Amino acid sequence: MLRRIDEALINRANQSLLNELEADYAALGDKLARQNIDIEAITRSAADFQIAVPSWGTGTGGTRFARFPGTGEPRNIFEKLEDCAVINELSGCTDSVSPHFPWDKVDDFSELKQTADEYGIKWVSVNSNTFQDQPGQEHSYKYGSLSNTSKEARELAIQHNLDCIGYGQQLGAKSLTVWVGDGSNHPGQQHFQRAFERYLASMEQIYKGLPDDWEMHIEHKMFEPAFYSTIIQDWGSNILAAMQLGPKCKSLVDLGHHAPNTNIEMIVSRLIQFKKLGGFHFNDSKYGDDDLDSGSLHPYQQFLIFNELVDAEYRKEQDFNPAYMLDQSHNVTDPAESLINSAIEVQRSFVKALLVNREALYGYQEDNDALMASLELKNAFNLDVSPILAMARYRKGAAINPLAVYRSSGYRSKMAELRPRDPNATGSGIV
Ligand code: LRH
Ligand code: MN
Ligand code: MN
Repeated sequence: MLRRIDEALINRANQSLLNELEADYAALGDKLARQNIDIEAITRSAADFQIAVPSWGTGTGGTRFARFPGTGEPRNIFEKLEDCAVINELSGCTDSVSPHFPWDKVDDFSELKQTADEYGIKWVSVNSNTFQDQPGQEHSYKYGSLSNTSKEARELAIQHNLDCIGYGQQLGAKSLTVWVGDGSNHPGQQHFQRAFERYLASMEQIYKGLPDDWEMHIEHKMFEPAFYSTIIQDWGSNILAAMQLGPKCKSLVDLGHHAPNTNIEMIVSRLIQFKKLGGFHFNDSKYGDDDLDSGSLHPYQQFLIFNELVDAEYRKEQDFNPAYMLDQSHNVTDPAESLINSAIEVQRSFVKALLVNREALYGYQEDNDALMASLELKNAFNLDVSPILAMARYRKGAAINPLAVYRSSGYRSKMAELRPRDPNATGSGIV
């Protein structure tokens, strides 16, 4: 297997932390045993947990005002893949990448797939981009893509999505994620129903092009770039479209795409109930689609979402297999560091949700014991499961302290030498 970070560096760093980790792990094991929880079973589940890295997250994002790129950032999809391999080697929980087209320009898909295979990285959900025009594009998306009043613009957008399926097939992916910025900026600008009808008709064409073993995931978002109305503005429009299109179409929940204070975990529960939960874009948010690091602001919300997911697994909900992906924009941090940290924070929420005593919780719910029910959740959330996460990483050959190893490897400054920046280069793809 091809590696980007010297294994000896990780091993040396791990050896220096192992005694402390073993002591913390044993103490936590004793504590959990008193609650009849087998720490080893939890650690195995933690080790199995994987979340995909977004190819576009490996570069500094930026806002519509400015972008402040760091040195040594990836300049193409192969270099993005290199950084994803680093993130996986250190975190042990990100063995896949979700690409975005045409931001990820690929001449030779088999070479890209082979390189990823060598790093032990899989390609997962392919994201299409019909929210901006590409140079020389014949029919503009200024007034929308799949719902545009212009048939030619709609056809272009449909064809791009079909092309994305083709790219994904060459990479071994099994789903297409569709987010469009279509909408309006002025009341009256758009006929709501006709626009939604055009969107659905376009999506039907894409759905017909899905291979048998593929799924299509629709991402809703309340606003931006359209500031008055957005075509798939919330999970209601999302599930309506997914139901209309068929069983291979599901809804994708991006945590940043809701109004502040929205009960996202309840949306997740509804989507699970109707077999329409396709996956997630994890990030955090205070105001709108801030794309902040996962769990950095609302770790309890993230835990409550995982509480629903683990509950569905516990109940052996049929056809339940949501795709976990990050979708973040890093403005002031090293993207690799943020992605490592975020992946671990999502894994942390999953592990804490495993600690909830489901039967006890169901009992409190039946008895309408609100306080004990809420404490059942809060007690799990309040436990520090860091030793479990660190032990899962250690046993897989990843780093007990991934950020410390990353920094001591000098990876970014090495990349700064190997990846000189073209002063005329545009952004990494984040709008
Ligand atoms: C839209 C979005 C969507 C895009 C990505 C770059 O805000 O969340 O997932 O593909 O950002
Ligand atoms: Mn997203
Ligand atoms: Mn977003």
